[in-house]
Amino acid sequence: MIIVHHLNNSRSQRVLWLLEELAVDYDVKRYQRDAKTMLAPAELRKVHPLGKSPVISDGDLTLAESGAIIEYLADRYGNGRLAPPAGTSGRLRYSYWIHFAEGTAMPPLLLKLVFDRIEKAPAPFFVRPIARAIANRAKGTFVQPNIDRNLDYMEAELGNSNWFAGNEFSAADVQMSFPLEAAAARGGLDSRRPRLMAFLERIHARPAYRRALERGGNYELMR
Ligand SMILES: N[C@@H](CCC(=O)N[C@@H](CS)C(=O)NCC(=O)O)C(=O)O
Repeated sequence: MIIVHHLNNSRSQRVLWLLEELAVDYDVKRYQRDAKTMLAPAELRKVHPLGKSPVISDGDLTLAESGAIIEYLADRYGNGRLAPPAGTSGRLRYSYWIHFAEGTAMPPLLLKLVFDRIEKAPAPFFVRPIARAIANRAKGTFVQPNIDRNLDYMEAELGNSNWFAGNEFSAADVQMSFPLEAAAARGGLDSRRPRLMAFLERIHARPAYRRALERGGNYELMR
């Protein structure tokens, strides 16, 4: 039986969603973020040394890193569904978006979260304006321009096909859901990018997505 080590409000939500799309049986072991630091509990380090989520176990296998998990599950349990055949150009495109989600789309969104927190964090009065000025400058010169460029690129790509890896829904769309949801929560994604908004609407309407929300519990991305 597959076990998903699931942290609330996190990337592991999309692993639950993929398993629901594939109609594979699984168990969810839930972990709660620390309310103050938002970090995962130390208990998760017993499953994988980095203590991050998602991690899955499947028999003797323990696998971390959402992209690797998504690829593994689609290949192992998909029976040809949700992933283009190996060696095709569609497969390369699929692989590109799976890597893009964590390798390119997420880093500036994570920086945005960090700098927003620095701006709001309590600090001695003489440090506060300096911390704010640095955070503001980093966001304005580097973070937001990179988020915007990524969003423009993704918006344009969805003008070429219905889904990221082509006209068929695939596990790459599951992997891409998290950066787009994070961008809607804190990166400025809104109706100015109608294809990306329509993508979010379409995935949120999928029955498997909704079932996964029930299995995972609360899913509210950090702002
Ligand atoms: N690139 C990794 C990132 C894993 C990651 O940072 N997960 C976050 C949840 S969204 C986490 O576990 N955060 C809690 C912590 O760092 O303690 C992946 O895609 O799996």
